[in-house]
Amino acid sequence: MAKNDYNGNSIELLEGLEGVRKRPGMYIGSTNANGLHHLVWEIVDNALDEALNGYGNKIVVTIHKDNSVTVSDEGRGIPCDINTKTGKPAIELIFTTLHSGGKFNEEAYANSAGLHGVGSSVTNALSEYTDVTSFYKGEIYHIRFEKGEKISIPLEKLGKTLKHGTIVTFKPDKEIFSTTEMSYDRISTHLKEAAFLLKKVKFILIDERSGFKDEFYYENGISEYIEEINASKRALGPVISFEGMDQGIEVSVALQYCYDDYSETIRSYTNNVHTVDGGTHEVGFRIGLTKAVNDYIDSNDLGKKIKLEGTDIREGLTAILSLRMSEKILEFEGQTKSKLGTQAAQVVVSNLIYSKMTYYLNENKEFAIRLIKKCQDSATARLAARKAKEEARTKRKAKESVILSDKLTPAQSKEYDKNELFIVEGDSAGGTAKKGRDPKHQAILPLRGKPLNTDGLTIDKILNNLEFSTIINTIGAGVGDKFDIEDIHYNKIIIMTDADTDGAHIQTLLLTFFYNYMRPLITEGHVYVAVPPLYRVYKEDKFGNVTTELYAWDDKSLEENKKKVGAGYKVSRYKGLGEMSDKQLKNTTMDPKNRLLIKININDPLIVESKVNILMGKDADKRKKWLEQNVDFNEADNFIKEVKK
Ligand code: 2B7
Repeated sequence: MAKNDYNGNSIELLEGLEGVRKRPGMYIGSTNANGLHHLVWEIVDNALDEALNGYGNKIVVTIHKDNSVTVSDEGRGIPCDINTKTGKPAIELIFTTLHSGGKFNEEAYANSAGLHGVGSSVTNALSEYTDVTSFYKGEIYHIRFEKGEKISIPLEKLGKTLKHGTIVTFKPDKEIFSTTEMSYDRISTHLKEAAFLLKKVKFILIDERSGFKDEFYYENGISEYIEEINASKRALGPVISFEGMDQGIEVSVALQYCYDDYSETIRSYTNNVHTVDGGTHEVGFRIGLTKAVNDYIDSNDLGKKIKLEGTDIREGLTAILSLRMSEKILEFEGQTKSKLGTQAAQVVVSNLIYSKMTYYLNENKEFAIRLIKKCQDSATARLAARKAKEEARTKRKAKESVILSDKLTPAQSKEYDKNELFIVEGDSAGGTAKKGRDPKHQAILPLRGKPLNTDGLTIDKILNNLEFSTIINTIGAGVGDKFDIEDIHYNKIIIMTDADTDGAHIQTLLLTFFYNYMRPLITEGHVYVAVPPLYRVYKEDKFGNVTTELYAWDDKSLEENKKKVGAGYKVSRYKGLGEMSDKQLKNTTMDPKNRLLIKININDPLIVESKVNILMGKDADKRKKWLEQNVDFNEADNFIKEVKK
């Protein structure tokens, strides 16, 4: 069907919206502020698609005083013709059915949800009301929905017009969301990013609550994005940009080299979705760039003895890739679906970069010489750093075998990526943990008393402290600027203390140490806090033998477990690790199948401290509340649960 043959009949009907209201998380990820803003993105995406197809170059978003939001575009207007299969207007189907999309859309680019047209109905389903005005084929149409499927004002014609476009107003349903407060910053960041990716379209944001207003318009799209990122750096050359189209994949790339920054920044997008985890397009980009530079060096005899690696060629590089492709070949991978999987994208991008970059280097000799000199400098620095690191490592290895502490009960396995180190408060709990551990992969290091407060101490003071030198040697990867995450002997470092203020204090001291002297341990997610259960629910037979037992971390599961154990249940409340037998400690707190671990993945130790205090502090009610609110773990907050019991 040709595009302009489009009419109300090309809408396919599928399921209704009750599902969206029942399980909003499935459609918008969560019902917190994140999910709330998804409602805006869904509507904006449709306006954006219309502009992308070449219809309309202005999109306005208005946040009203009551946190309802209006989005308007200057596209063709949402079709209002009657769909003969259902007898209903297309506009109604678009807002009330999932997966409704014009048939022509199969060929069109998919939007961020990966599916055309789902967005409007999801936003509608989760809003108190949605009010839509469509300026379509010379008529003004209006329709209004309440909480999804209920049509409070059926489609009506309000008169003739010369305008074309769509205006959608919706008010997020407070029964669904934990907050309905729209964030100006979030929306403006999103629109600014959209404006970079969709050049020559003007985005306007108006906040009627504060009077704030912003306009985003970029004549040169992602090239201007690069200019903004690199504004304060010393550039090696200009922003270089390429565009190309192959195998149905449209590619835009902009890049620039700078001197002062030794890192590489590559941001990639596919159909306006930021592919945070990269994917085939980024791989193709790297391959193409490396080959272009190396081939240029070879064919111009500029090579030195050192062979350049990809990283040498990307030092100081800022690049943005933006791809568009049809839904048919679009594949997102990974847990968060933020990695491009489409195989064809790899060769399309690598061929494009290779040919355009080769051409550019040949046309711009001075730039090419500067770039190659920089790459060769990076390679020299890389080799020198590697040598220094090797030397430090050899020295450390020699030392470390001598002073492994006798307090440590090591794991039998040398599979470091499977091993776990439990740092346990006190010798007595240490002894219990030693009996309850999995000897193959779990090591136990008991701590005597409170560790030293390392905040503000110099490395030599810390090395002289027995407790910390033991921890450093046990982890086996050095400390301070000599710390090398690749050498760690444990994949998980688990702090296990009593659930009281002393325990919390010990955790804070250890976390402060890790944060200050082994930071990658925390930033790369190797540090955990074990959370022992609050309750044990059990039943005894007439001889006093325990016949059933279950553990609970919160009141809800306590009630559930009481029911499961059945009549005659007893409940005991744990106060410390010392109250547990080795079997109980294993079953509740150490065994990966049952335990509750909280991953410390935050950058700010102050946040760690406040959360840990809540979690482990003496205020049991706070702890329960915190656990209930934060550790229900469908979403990762600052802490995540490792395994749900
Ligand atoms: C939702 C999907 C299926 N749609 C169209 C046409 C134009 C159009 C839209 C839109 C949000 C806020 C202002 C196509 C596409 C539905 O089919 S959605 N414009 N704008 C929008 O939602 N903005 C369309 C072909 C011919 N005529 C109109």
